Amino acid sequence: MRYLTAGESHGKYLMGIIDDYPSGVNIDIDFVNRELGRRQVGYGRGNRMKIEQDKVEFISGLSQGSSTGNPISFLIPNKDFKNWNDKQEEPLLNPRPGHADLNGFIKYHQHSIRDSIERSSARETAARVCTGALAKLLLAEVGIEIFSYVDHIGGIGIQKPVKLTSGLKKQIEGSGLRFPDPVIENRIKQKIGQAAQQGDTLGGSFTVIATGVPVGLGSYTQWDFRLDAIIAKAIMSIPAIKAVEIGDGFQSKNKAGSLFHDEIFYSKTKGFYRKTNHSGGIEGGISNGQDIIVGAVMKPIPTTSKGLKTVNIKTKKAEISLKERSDVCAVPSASVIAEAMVAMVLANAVQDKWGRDNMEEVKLNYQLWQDYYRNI
Ligand code: EPS
Repeated sequence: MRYLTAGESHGKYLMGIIDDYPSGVNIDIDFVNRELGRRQVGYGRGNRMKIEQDKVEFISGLSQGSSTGNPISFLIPNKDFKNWNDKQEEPLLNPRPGHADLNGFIKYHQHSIRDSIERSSARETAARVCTGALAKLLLAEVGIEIFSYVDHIGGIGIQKPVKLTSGLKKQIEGSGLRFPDPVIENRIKQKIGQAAQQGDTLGGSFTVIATGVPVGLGSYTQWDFRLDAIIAKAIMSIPAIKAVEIGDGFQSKNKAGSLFHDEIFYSKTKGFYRKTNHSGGIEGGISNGQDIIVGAVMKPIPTTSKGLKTVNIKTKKAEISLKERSDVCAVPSASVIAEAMVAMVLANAVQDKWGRDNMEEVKLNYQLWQDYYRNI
């Protein structure tokens, strides 16, 4: 599958086109809307989320609740559009450090940074979460599931990795910050409250886990077939992400090879297996059958209500950067968006391996692969 999104933060709609999605996948629209809702919540989100209740409207590619193999297109209305429809404003010329404003203004010969703001806004990620929801539905058919949790915000956090039981997953899903430890979560909430009072913002980090991933997705044969490389690119494309790691990632620099690598064992019941997962489920650019574990760091959002030092693009005089309504912290939302990005990469890898056209065909090929694997 491949996809494109279009739309501005305060335009009439966000939209997406998903091409090369197999026929025969049952598309549960309530599930897609729930995924959109998961992206919207989180302690520290701004007032825009009180206006929007993202809901998808599919335009093409579905029939009687199933994908047809035709390109799927969809709209997500921006409720805030009506408040901006005939908004008149003077050109905005005080770019926010850390955002696309100055670079976009220069690159596209703009008259106001508004044009960059509108498209570089993280609002666009609603369309990605919609596409990611369809990727998750495809993956569910071959037993792959994706989940995420937040592990640090504003310098406060927990030791990774966390062992995810179904009870803990439920707790994370219901928690304001997608955080596994309620006591530490309360400390973080206080910190977010302080940042809000000071007109500041906070970043953090999160972890995405894909379970049920079989051996054999991705390849080492070309640089751009490597599954870890494709995942890193996808995660880096989320606004405000500054670092990505697979498995122990940044910690691996501190370990000797004998302690880092996941040694290989074999038993008749389990087949090949490992007792550790430092490599995060990918070796040599190929999934190894363990959970895929992806970590990422989100910088603090650049739109701060106290503003930062900047320069007026026309007068060249010192000014304070644009102060707009924004989130104080959006790390929980970023972790939901990252689930969608990982889902899209894995769905595509599944199609590469077992077929692109029809879900039953994909499942049959997947079954053949499982039989082959079991009998090595
Ligand atoms: C967002 C909508 C935006 C921002 C935020 C993400 O709405 P508005 O600009 O109307 O407040 O709240 O955008 C950013 C964090 C950003 O850096 O642009 C959303 O739907 O997620």
